[in-house]
Amino acid sequence: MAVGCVRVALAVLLQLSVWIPVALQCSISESQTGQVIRLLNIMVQSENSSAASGSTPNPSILLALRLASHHDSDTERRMLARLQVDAVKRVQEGLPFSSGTVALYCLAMQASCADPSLTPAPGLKGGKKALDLRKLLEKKLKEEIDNIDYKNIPLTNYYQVSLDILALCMMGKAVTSHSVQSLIEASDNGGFSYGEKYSVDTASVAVLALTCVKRSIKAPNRMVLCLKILNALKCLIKNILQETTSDGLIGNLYSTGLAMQALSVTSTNYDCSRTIQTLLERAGSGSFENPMAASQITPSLENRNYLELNKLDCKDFEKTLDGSALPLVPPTAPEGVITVHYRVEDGIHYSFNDSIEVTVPVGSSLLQVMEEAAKISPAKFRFTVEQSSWGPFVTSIQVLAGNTEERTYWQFLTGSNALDQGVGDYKPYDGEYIVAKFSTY
Ligand code: B12
Repeated sequence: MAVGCVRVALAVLLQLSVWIPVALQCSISESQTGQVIRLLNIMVQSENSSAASGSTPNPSILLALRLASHHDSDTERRMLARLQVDAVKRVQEGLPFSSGTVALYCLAMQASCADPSLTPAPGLKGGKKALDLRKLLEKKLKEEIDNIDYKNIPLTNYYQVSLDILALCMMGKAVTSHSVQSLIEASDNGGFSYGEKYSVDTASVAVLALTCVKRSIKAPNRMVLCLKILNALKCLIKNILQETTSDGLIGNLYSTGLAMQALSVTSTNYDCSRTIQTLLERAGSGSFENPMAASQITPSLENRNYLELNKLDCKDFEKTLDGSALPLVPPTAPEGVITVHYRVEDGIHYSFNDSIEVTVPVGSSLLQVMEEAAKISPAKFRFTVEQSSWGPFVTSIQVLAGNTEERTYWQFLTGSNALDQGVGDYKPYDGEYIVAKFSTY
């Protein structure tokens, strides 16, 4: 007879007298929906310009649009088609397709009522008509786990391993106990930290993944795994809650959305009114204009989470998003100039440490400061970037490049505090000291 994990869970919870489930009421009020619609508009507009310029679609945006209560069905349908074409292209042409990206594609397709294992692929080798993305994801996850087994770190990171397990579980695929245990071990042994910083983002996606697996366990022979999951969830939630700040954020501004999803699926007793208030204030002052940031916050503002994506109504496209009613405020032309102190420093081998003062127009991004520095003194300040879903990621300064295997990267700080935005979004203030430090994580 099949025994539900939940029943065992209840017994364990009673025995350990751990947290008591309390429904989490965390959504915005009716009068605040305008703010969410504005963020949805930012995503729709970024999708429109990405489609027009032929750049790669962003699955995280489609996921957020599908989970929202207002829809732009044309955009959603077009995004799904673009994701399907792009997945086939990446496979056919052997282009980069990290495990977490495949997972996000699968989640976005699932949320759009399309089966990832039957992705239309007209020109596929061997006369096949469909690409099986689920199978590909299983293979990608196996590669991650093999790497953990041999080298003690995943090929990418534990955020992506969590996404992989979450996506496979949401597709109804039984994830191997070994994969789940690898994730649990990492969560116990500091695998979710970058440098000294605990990654609330990673812990939150791990909570979603483990909760999905826990809910799917039916067979009695997986009870040991079930208990391990329950224990891991308890620790993860405790760690996440420890990162709460006085203004209600969890981790930082950009991990709070995922953390709220994690807290909501585990029914943790957490009052989120302060959190919502801060998020809305910061959204109002322009902190979520990056479409990727918008995509990770909107589900939580409406109290939705990634575990609900299989329940979405495929025909429910009537409530159309009225973009024209909410015009984006045109940016006011900045006036004047600011001076920024910029230093680049090899914090690992101490091979260089160079500083400069740069004058740029008010409202310039850190990227513009770096470009100006590189113009003045290319030998010391030249740099390269790679485009990612969050914008430009700095890969090298001078000739020193970050490396995934060595776990090195260029970290950006204001004074001694790490920036919570990338160089494309962060706007330095007059007189600010910005440091780019070559570091390990
Ligand atoms: C892992 C990770 C890293 C790793 C990436 C390398 C690795 N081994 O994977 C490291 C430690 C290097 C890193 C660095 C930084 N990160 Co980071 N990172 C993440 C994390 C936890 C997961 C990313 C991921 O794998 N996504 C899944 C895959 C499928 O998507 P992807 O787009 O292909 O992922 C790639 C990019 O996201 C890129 N990347 C990672 N971080 C950042 C940050 C920026 C600004 C950009 C443009 C790209 C980028 O690396 C990923 C792997 O290749 C996210 C959390 C989140 N909520 O997304 C934060 C996150 C994206 N990072 C963030 C930040 C702020 C940074 C830094 C700017 C921190 C700093 N002060 O220096 C630097 C980037 C500096 C630079 N050189 O340009 C913020 C971005 C917020 C924002 N509004 O922009 C996030 C959301 C964390 C947070 N809550 O603050 N990061």
